[in-house]
Amino acid sequence: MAYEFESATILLPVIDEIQFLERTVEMIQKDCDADVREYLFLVSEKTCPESLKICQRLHQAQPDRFLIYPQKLPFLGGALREGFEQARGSHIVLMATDMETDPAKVKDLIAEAKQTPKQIIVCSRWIEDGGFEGYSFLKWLLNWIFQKMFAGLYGVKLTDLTYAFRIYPTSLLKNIKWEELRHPFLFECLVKPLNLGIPVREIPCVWRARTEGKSQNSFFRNFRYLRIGLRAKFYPQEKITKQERG
Ligand SMILES: Nc1nc2c(ncn2[C@@H]2O[C@H](COP(=O)(O)OP(=O)(O)O)[C@@H](O)[C@H]2O)c(=O)[nH]1
Ligand SMILES: [Mg+2]
Repeated sequence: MAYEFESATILLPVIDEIQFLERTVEMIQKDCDADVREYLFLVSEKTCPESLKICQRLHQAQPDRFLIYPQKLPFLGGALREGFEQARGSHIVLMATDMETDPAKVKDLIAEAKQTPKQIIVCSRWIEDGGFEGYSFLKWLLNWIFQKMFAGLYGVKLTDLTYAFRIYPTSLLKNIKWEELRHPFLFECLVKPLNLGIPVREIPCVWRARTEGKSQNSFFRNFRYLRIGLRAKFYPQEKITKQERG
């Protein structure tokens, strides 16, 4: 397990973000570039040419800091799982490039990870100074019910288990056996650590609906989150971690 904070690998999955991708990188660079080991662009055949051009330009300027990884496993979960394997920083920042994960908060996540490097720090939209802008009332309500249900099931005081804006010790993510490939992976990668008893802390963040590109998720796929959330609660630890026992 991690030790101390040395540097962060920022995972940046990209499909159709152009200006928002550039703004995301610029904001992180301005705030905390010295703490970043590498920016890892996760791209697929669905990534649009303009987005790819930005990744390539950054990579050409600084090949060891901006890396492009063409995913082999499908979908967002597949991209992130491969990103974990590539990461060389002591910690991994999980976020999007569509500005729904406010890049201004990356420095705060890193500052928290320096304080408690063995913990997972997550952003919450449900605590004071957090919030939602441009979220439909129905989704907001379902989200609230979902959070309450799963915080109860896992016996934690957390308020946001599904906002995939977090910092993790890299070794933890590399040591877990993952199963989901699509968006429910974002939930899996919190509930499995919770099953293992890893401490999780929250900081506030406001979610703002993107105004560039479009979501790759569908409303009905949200119901698949239930399945992994319920399953992972009852897994024995050896079904979750890669290390063989004794
Ligand atoms: N590499 C890669 N990135 C993806 C994929 N699906 C989504 N993303 C990116 O992951 C981030 C979050 O995805 P998004 O579709 O906005 O999810 P939502 O905010 O939960 O609706 C965005 O920056 C997307 O461009 C995928 O299959 N592969
Ligand atoms: Mg999004």
